Amino acid sequence: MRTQVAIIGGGPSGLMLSQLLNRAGVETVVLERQTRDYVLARIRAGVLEQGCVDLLRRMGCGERMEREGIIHEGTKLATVNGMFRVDFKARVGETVMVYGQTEVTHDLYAAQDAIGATIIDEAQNVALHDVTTDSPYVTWEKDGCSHRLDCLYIAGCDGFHGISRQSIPAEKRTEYERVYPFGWLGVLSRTAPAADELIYANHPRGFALASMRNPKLSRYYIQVSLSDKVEDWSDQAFWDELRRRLPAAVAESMETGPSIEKSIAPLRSFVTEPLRWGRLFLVGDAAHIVPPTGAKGLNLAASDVHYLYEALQAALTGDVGALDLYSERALKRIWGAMRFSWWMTSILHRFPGQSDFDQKIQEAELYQLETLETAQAAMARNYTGLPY
Ligand code: FAS
Ligand code: PHB
Repeated sequence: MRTQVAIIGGGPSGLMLSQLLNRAGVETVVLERQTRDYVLARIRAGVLEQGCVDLLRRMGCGERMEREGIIHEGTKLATVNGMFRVDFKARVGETVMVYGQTEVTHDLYAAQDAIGATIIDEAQNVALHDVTTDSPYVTWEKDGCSHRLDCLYIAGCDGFHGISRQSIPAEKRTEYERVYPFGWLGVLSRTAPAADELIYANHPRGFALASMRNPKLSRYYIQVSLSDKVEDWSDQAFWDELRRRLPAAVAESMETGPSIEKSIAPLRSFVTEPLRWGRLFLVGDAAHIVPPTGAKGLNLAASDVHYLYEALQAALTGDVGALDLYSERALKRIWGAMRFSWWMTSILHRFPGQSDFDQKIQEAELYQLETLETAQAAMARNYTGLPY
């Protein structure tokens, strides 16, 4: 087989890049390790920045999002002193779209199918070869047969546990990491959301987040210890703890019900540099991980795709110098979102062993966010998305 761009990974990064390139007449092949059903069953992000919304519209994937997505003009934050709102629209004139990553992935697969894109799922033992030469290629196994794909470029869109990052020699990579001493226990339930906007809660018992997918589907998270297991948490125990951490008025009126998904996600900040190695380019979670507090993971994948799409387009029409700019351009925005996600995580969670001084600083940060328009504008700018 031969193509122009081999894309490793059929998650949001891989599918967005494939869709943009195909619509520009560039041939791609997407190699995905899992079955399509497995990929489509994942419950992940819930909030899209304006830049991500615009990119999805640009690639012809905006129709259902426009119909079913919910525009949010602000968010609520709660502390033991009460709840306040940060008005994104008033502060920076921007909004976010509440539309689940699961739906985005469904829409991307449907769009790729509609244009006859080549997506090979259940591709096992994918391996990258000769990435520093002018003739890189990819191999994999499927149905007991070995396969080879010759290409001009490889996009590593295979997430944090993929093989693309590992294909860059360790001595050529610089990795930056912070692992947080807690996780998020997430629950999806067919219940009405607790409020009309998201509520981020800083509580002495730990962080909580009340989010949603649509008027009949709610998504909640509570901070839990790293030693917790999902089986430690019955639905009732989850609802009771969530109610303790949300404002009383919200807790009293919220609808609860059976969890249809329940999982614990670890929290880490991670970046690898550079994002390029020869003709291999890292995109999305393959290159970086953010704690979900700032709702940046999927949105960073979108801006990476935007930058790489522009660079590959230029290179395939003669300007190979554009490829040299990808890593630097993407990393500028990555580090901006990395900082914001770290900051949101730092001010909203209870850190084991945090000192009284740390606690007072958290309270001061939240008080500034409540009372200073400039602090709210800075948060609003970061939350709705730094410029591409
Ligand atoms: P993905 O990990 O989504 O996709 C990578 C794809 O590559 C997968 O389909 C995988 O099967 C495939 N793959 C891996 N190795 C391969 C190999 N060797 N060969 C072929 N294919 C391979 N972000 C938010 O903004 N908000 C959230 O609330 C949030 N919650 C999350 C919860 C969890 C448990 C996780 C893991 C992430 C969460 N994220 C959240 C971040 C998430 O949304 C990512 O940012 C987003 O999925 C990034 O998309 P991709 O870069 O495509 O990576
Ligand atoms: C979600 O709805 O899954 C969600 C929303 C905002 C976040 C994290 C997760 O910051």
